[in-house]
Amino acid sequence: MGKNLVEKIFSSRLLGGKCLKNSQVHLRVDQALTQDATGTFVYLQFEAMKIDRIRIPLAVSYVDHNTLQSDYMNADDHAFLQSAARRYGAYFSRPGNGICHQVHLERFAFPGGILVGSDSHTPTAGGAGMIAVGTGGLEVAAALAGEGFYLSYPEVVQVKLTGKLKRPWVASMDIILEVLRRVTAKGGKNRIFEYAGSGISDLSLTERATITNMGAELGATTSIFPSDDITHAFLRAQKREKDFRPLSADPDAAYDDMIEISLDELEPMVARPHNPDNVVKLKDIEGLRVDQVCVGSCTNSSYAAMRTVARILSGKTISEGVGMTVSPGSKQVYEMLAADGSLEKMVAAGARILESACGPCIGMGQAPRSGAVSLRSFNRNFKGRSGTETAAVYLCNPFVAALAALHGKVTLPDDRAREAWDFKEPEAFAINDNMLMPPFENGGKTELIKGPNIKDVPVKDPLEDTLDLKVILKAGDNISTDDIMPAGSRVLPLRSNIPEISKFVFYRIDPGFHLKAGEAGVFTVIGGENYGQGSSREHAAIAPMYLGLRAVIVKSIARIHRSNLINFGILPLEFKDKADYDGIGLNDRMVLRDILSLVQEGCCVFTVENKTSGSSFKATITLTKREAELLRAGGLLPFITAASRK
Ligand code: MIC
Ligand code: SF4
Repeated sequence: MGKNLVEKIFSSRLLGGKCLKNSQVHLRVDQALTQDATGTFVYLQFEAMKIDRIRIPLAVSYVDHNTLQSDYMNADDHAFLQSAARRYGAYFSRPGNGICHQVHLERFAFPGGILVGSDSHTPTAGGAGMIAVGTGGLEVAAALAGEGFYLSYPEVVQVKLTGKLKRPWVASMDIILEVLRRVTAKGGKNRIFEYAGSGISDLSLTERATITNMGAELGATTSIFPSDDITHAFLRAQKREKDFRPLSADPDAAYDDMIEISLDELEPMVARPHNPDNVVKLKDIEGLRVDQVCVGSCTNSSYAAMRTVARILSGKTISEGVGMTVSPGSKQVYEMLAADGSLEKMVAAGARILESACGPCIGMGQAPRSGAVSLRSFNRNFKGRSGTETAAVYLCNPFVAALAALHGKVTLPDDRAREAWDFKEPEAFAINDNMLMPPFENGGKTELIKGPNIKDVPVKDPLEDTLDLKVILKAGDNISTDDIMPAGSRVLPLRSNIPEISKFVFYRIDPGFHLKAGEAGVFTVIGGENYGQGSSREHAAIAPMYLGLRAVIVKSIARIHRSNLINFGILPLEFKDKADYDGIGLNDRMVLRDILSLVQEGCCVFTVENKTSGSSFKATITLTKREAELLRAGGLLPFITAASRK
């Protein structure tokens, strides 16, 4: 039996375990990326591990999220990260150089390698044939320390693309929106989506990266494309031909599941508020009045995409009711848009050009007005993420977004603007790595610069044997990490300060949450399906842990959040019978006993006593041997530091 692409790459990097569904594999890591909002903790945790130098071939520390410097806090984080990169031997991508995923794709991603990143959209590099997985910061710190990366061997789903996109108005964004429509935001859990079929040869590398980027919204482990002539051409154009190697699945490879999408029939799609899988056809919202249009972000900001947006805007004026922002994905894209006159076209049309950073995607400025409709070529539209609780955010491809900006409403494209379209990647990109500082050979004595807002990472005590936990929140389905630990310009600067940021835990759902936590001492949260979907931010585990969260009891849980909870010593329990969710009330007391003997490798079944109602129910957790050890130790950091003392 032949091998699929995933199996080929995993087996080339296997340090332990077997490529068998659900078995734990231990992988050798080639590269790691961090961004500033998660990176400060990665490097503080790395410091706590007392290791002198990064022990993998390549690490890049990007600054792209917290670039709004309304006081000293974000700038202090940047200075810390720069000093840590120098001391430990990472590349440092300076603010202004671009969004981590776009820059990594351009300058570092290579087919066949393993990349881990402290950002859920790390799978963007899967467009270049890499296994690229988003994970919590602590696991990235462990990978930097040479510990490798552990994960459960996923199911592999083949996504077969047939036919050709009917250009010009249908884009690769519509392919991933269609996958989201079919699979849903929880349908990708513990699965890797491997793209194949004749339709892939029609997609440029950056179009592929749009698909693997937004595969994160499926809750998938990652997504990947084969490495072929298109990969070769892209790497050549980036002057990185030496990084190329062809890589594809064997013709007789087996898959756990298969999806087929005919590109011929695909039309522009849109995700409606407030979840990326709430997908309908664009024509279903035709005529919807639009107040804001944002293009760019790590999902859709390649040079080819931005140049096409500029051509659509060329010679026209953005509708008077609309504010349009453009955030090019990288300095390379920016420089090329400036050189070819695209920037001029966008400025002339009235677009507001932002720096090359996450910006509006994570509520770092450009929040829309109350009740606004905001059309974005981004990947997430959770309620309130834009910074405006009452805004309705829709996700679509950048070209129909630009068209809506001109008309002031969602407008179905026709073929008249055909001459605007040119999806071809350039034969040579503008290579200027002057904002990418290579690792220092002898940085070991560099002092870490820690501003007053940078506090230590809290560490939990070892696991308790009995827990008596008050229910201080009962939440519904699809709670995102943006709900648990909001981002935005007010909260993001507190990422290096857990005591302060913890005041914002569940803030948007219950502003008094942290006070209730203080009164309860230790507590639990009850949740529905797909709890913790979205980002990789471990702050959604650390800050609740700091407040006293000891277990969550939910119907189902998203992959990255589950491992972040375990990494910080919190029990992620799932209802054995989902109907038991209904029997729990706010303020009920949940008692768990014999925890230490129950937390073992395999399926652990807890009897949860509801002290308030006098009833009990079963909750389960399936653990690998390592996860059980981490939980008992109080989390990954105490586990690693104890192991290094032995
Ligand atoms: C996001 O898109 O939600 C973020 C902000 O990039 C997060 C990381 C973070 O919260 O710092 C992610 O995707 O992991
Ligand atoms: Fe930045 Fe948005 Fe991409 Fe997250 S999804 S990395 S916030 S651009």
